[in-house]
Amino acid sequence: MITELQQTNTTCPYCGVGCGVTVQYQAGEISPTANLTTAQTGSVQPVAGMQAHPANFGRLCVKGSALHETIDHTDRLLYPTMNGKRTSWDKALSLVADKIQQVIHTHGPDAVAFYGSGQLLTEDYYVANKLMKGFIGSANMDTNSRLCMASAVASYKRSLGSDTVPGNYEDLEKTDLLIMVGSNAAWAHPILFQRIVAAKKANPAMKVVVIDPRRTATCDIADLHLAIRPGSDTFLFNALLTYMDQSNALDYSFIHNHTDGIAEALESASASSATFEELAQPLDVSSSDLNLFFEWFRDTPKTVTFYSQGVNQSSAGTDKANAIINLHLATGRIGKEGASPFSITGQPNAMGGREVGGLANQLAAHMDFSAAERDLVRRFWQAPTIAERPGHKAVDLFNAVKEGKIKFLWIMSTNPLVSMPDADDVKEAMKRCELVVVSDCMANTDTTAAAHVLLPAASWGEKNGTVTNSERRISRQRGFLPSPGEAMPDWWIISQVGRRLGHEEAFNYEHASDVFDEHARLSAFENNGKRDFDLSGLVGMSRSQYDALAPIQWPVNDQYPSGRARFFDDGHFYTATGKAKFINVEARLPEVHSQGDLVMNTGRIRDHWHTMTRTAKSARLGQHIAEPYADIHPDDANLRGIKHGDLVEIHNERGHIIVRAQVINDGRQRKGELFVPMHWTNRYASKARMGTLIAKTTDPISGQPELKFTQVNARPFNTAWQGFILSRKDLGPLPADYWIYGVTETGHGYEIADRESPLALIETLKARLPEGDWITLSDPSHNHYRLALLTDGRLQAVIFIHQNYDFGARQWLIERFNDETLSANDRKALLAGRPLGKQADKGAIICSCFQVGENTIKNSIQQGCSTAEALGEALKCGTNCGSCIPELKALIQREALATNAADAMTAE
Ligand SMILES: Nc1nc2c(c(=O)[nH]1)N[C@H]1C(S)=C(S)[C@@H](COP(=O)(O)OP(=O)(O)OC[C@H]3O[C@@H](n4cnc5c(=O)[nH]c(N)nc54)[C@H](O)[C@@H]3O)O[C@H]1N2
Ligand SMILES: Nc1nc2c(c(=O)[nH]1)N[C@H]1C(S)=C(S)[C@@H](COP(=O)(O)OP(=O)(O)OC[C@H]3O[C@@H](n4cnc5c(=O)[nH]c(N)nc54)[C@H](O)[C@@H]3O)O[C@H]1N2
Ligand code: SF4
Ligand SMILES: [Mo]
Repeated sequence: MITELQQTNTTCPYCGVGCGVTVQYQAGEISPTANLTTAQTGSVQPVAGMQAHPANFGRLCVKGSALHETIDHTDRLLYPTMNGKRTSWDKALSLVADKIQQVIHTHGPDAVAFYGSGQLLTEDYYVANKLMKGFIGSANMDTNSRLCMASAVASYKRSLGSDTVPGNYEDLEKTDLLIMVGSNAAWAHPILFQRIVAAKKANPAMKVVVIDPRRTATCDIADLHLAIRPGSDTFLFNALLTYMDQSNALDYSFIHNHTDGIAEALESASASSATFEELAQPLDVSSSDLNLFFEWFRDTPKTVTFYSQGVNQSSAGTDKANAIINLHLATGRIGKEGASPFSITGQPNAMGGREVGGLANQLAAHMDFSAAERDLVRRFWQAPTIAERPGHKAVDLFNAVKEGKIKFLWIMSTNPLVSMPDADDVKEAMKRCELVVVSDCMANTDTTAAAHVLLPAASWGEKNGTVTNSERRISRQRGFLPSPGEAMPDWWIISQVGRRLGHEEAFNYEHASDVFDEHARLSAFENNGKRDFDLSGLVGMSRSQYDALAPIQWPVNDQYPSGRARFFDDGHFYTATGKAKFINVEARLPEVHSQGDLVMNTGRIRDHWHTMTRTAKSARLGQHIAEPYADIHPDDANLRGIKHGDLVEIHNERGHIIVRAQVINDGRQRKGELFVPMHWTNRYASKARMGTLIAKTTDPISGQPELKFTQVNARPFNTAWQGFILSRKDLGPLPADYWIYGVTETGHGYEIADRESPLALIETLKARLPEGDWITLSDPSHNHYRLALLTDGRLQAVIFIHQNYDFGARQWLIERFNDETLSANDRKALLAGRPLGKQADKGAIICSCFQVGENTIKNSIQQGCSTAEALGEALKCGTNCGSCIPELKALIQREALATNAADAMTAE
């Protein structure tokens, strides 16, 4: 039966841009017990960008546009489990509550800890924070935002008196000088990046400066790229402050009226400043580039500094951010149209987490631990036992677990065994803990594997609540699917434990809107303009008003009933004096905490989200970059005998990983440094958890770990053979030194390699695969094996193994799994990997939206398409989300270079 299409507007669950998403689906088609496979989610149509959402105005990036491909139920955690066995909600919740009670009774409240996530909805986060800090009575609730935003929060608070993002997205478009520091927004905040691209096109006078040791896709729009030495940012910003002072280019009236401490800040800045020539040393960039940048900054009042993890994830992250804020205060460039320091958030609800007080050094609703604030929150919550002091920050929290000080740990919506520094030590800590509870929507994460109790959480599309994006805009996430199995929303799970601990009244919520209302009331409670975070205008909404809530920027109160676009435009700050504070920052390079002669930088790729639990479900997203890798400079590679495409072992005293070497010949990667993506886990790779190599060095103020600066060594990882497997069936982890797993459009795929003969592996695979007819071609002397398995003429698996890594694209083979019966010709061609008499296929997918491959694009370039626009017209690539445009341009450039080189050779 065909039913009418229904439509829901919701918010993307990935990055902090917070795009609105419109979902269409056939109502009534999906029952909670349905075991949805990707094919069955057909009743949910491809999602679209929400036209009216002020973050994206109808656009979505690749990850957002693939959302409907990630909602199937494969790998979902469906039922509560205890020690691997299914149990009832009632038993699981009682066990959790009883253990918390017993631990409090025996060891005190500080032996209990929660570790949450910027991917919880505000309502989930609020309830978790309230339970911990008001009812368990400890502040040992920290979150993965410690790895992400802690330095940004600390620096805003130090200087502005509150954790307040001054500006908004429009400022990125209205500015004349956009400085992007430690941000690869082209991949990490693609829709904002597209907005910037469009603004720059409309205003060719607008300049973009990118400050990043790597030349990333973001540099595609840079008028100037400063490839600074890792960790040297503060030298740059201190020197710029000194330069502005010496050029008499500071805003003296703003400084006088609205700030304190300029003299000391100038003095400490000048201590690390120097002439351009001298500065070029610590920064490792040319003095002429520095000069140009400083002149642009001096001459452009409308400046936005947009910064992300290259700033925050550093042992000097708070200082780096304060050096940036100092500059904006000294020039009065804050809270004005097109002029602000702007820390961009990463997770969809990092901001919501900050609002509820989800970090261990916050209490609630932008209040901390002063006696007055504790009293206020205690009265509001009618809390029996309010936390007295800040709790452990993430790294210390897991240390305390390891030392046996924390006996009960509840991890919600985060995967610390992959994302924390020294990740194997976190594993060890969890092993020693008396009870570890994990709430996740997925069953097979590295962290769920190490827990005693698993609680199934409802996921995006199933849950209801709010998130706040990077510009303080609150948007609704609305459910449109029933949850599978017995999965429940996080706020419900936590409230049930609260009730079982004897706090029925305080956790008596029936709907996410009840929680939101309380959160809004707390923000307004005895506020009277004292605190920036104020949702008094949203108090008392009915459930239907909550359901209909349109995106709005906080605060929402009498003064700003429709939200406030910018803070500090009135020169008022939330410090005791009402003035902003300059912070004395001393520039220093990161210290060495590991053994190795290369520096490993880590971060994101375009199409995966963190530990891949959801993005890895989409074959389309897996195609852009299929394997974990290390970008390496050619000199570093040569020195170590590493060739492009080799497997390499990256190691230090903490551990080792095996990834594919990408020798970067075009200057994008600095010498002496590597870049490794953060995403691959034990579910998707044999050995790629790069967090196992990273030391637990943290910023002394924010506690944020230094995740982008680790000494490592690299050497070739020589194997006897390499190969790939395609299979209709998921074959699980493989007994091979190297394997990478991913889904394909028609099943499952593996890259594999090993130091031993492949025969044992082939036998294992045969045992895991169904019975059928094997077609085989082999040359054991070269470890060369090609096998295909058919049942009733239908392809079940192919295994290609060779001592040299020389396999072409697999697209043709992947598509053969669609054939009900293979044609005689295709059957013959199987072990060649391509149709008889034809050349390779479309190649690695560059444009995920329209599935356009590298070979197709190269063909069109050779036929005369010389701009990204022309390619778009010919092939549609780059015309939807635009995320691949930097790569299209790079391909055009590379093809031009190749043609020039060929011409030169002919001329000779
Ligand atoms: N596709 C995708 N998008 C995402 C995410 C994802 O997983 N995938 N995650 C989201 C989250 S939670 C976050 S926090 C954001 C992060 O977004 P970004 O911060 O933009 O991403 P990263 O790749 O972590 O790091 C940014 C850059 O910092 C540079 N860097 C390293 N060291 C230094 C330094 O010392 N100084 C300077 N100036 N730069 C340095 C790195 O070379 C890197 O290019 O992305 C969000 N968006
Ligand atoms: N080396 C290095 N390490 C890093 C970084 C880096 O750049 N380099 N970046 C850091 C940063 S900025 C971040 S934000 C972290 C991210 O790291 P993590 O937070 O560890 O990574 P995620 O994969 O986002 O984990 C989210 C988990 O929550 C589950 N989940 C999804 N939705 C829900 C839900 O509604 N409820 C529940 N209960 N669970 C849900 C997912 O299945 C997944 O297991 O990594 C940090 N670690
Ligand atoms: S930019 Fe992409 S990942 Fe980020 S919110 Fe928008 S659609 Fe989602
Ligand atoms: Mo993040």
